[in-house]
Amino acid sequence: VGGGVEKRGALIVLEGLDRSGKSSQCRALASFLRGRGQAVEEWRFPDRTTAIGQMISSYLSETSELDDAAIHLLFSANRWEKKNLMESTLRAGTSLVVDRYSYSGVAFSAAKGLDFQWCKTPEKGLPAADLVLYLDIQPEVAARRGEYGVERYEKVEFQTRVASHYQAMRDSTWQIVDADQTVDEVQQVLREAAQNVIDTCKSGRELLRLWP
Ligand code: FDM
Ligand code: MG
Repeated sequence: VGGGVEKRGALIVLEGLDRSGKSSQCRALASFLRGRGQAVEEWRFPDRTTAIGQMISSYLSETSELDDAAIHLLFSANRWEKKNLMESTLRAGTSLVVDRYSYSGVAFSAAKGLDFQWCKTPEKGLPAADLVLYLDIQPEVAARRGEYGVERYEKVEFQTRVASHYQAMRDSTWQIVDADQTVDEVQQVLREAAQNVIDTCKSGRELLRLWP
């Protein structure tokens, strides 16, 4: 093994609109994989536990206001502050199941009207996901699910723009999963895809950087 090809854990990212089911699916997926004896950690962005994460959290709950570019860069910095740990964890052979990543960063900020390419720039150099599982749901369907509208951004018109920016980022690492199915049906699709990419990375796969 050489040339950057290494045996490691897989970086698996779940993306989708608010209320697409990401968080519950992440939890179920991580515990399923662990039950199979895989080394897996469950992560999420924003990571609200850090100092930057707390600023983001108060912005999201609308207890503080921030310039659109400033909050964009904070979301990105919140990933950069976890970059070394992310990489060392993957290299130690542990896979990460991550609830949102740079794709959320770009899609949500671009939906506010910030330039799409500008939004991608601060993400450049972060580890690229081996697999992006996109939970595909119509904004109107997501809106009918519980608790919608509690945080900033949870409005159908805004989510429709987010979806279109997500679409513009699709590449070969993405798998589009119909999220308008039962929890178990969605979970089944995620398990199979996740297991495949974990096996691939375990036998050796180069860790790429954004944006490939
Ligand atoms: N969000 C999330 C962003 O705007 N940029 C980002 O980089 C990330 C990771 O934060 F509405 C938005 C997406 C969502 C909100 O996410 C909080 P959770 O998953 O609901 O905590
Ligand atoms: Mg939310």
